[in-house]
Amino acid sequence: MLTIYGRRNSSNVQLVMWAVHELGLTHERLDYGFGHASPQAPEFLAMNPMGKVPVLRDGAVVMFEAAAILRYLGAAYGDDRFYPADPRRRGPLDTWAEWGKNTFTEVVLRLFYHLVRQRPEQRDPAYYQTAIEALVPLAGILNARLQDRAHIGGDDFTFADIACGHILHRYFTLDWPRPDMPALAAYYERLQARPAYREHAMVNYEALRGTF
Ligand SMILES: N[C@@H](CCC(=O)N[C@@H](CS)C(=O)NCC(=O)O)C(=O)O
Repeated sequence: MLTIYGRRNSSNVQLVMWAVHELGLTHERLDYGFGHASPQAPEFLAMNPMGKVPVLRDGAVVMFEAAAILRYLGAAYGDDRFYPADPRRRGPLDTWAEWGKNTFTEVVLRLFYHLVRQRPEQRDPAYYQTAIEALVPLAGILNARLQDRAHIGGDDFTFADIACGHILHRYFTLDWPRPDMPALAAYYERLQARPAYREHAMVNYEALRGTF
């Protein structure tokens, strides 16, 4: 059985939990992180010296870094559609997974910190404006990618969809002047048809408001 250490309202935990649910893996999730058990406790730091969630334990395997955990789950438990063995098929998906988890998510989280984590008196309008200017072209790239595809890689739902899609709930529910991007909006609708997405990626974040 897998053990996932991390709070439900962490976007990085959501990425891992969405994958665990899609792959139908028996697991337990233990609440660690902000508002819960401390990831600075010695027993947690022994698993992740960064003191961050999520951590995965799978028997003797202990891992941190959500994207690495996603790839591990895909390689260990996914089928060839979700996580292709052939590097020629997996490579392009990995490009999008990397871009989604790092480039795109990083900028969505800038908006999240400004609009949710920070209290109004902490907010810097210039930071907010710069974040929006960075995010709009990135969303445009994702919108263009999804123009003629149901999923990031094409017809099949893959690990790249989890890396790119886990943050879309925040992208679409944060209150900001979101540009109209029909292919991206339709993709978010498609993801919401997946029970695992609704359960693990669409998690309320109000407990994090004003807590930075
Ligand atoms: N690069 C790491 C980042 C992990 C991270 O920043 N986790 C946040 C939650 S999303 C955290 O642990 N925050 C401190 C806390 O909740 O106590 C990953 O992708 O897993």
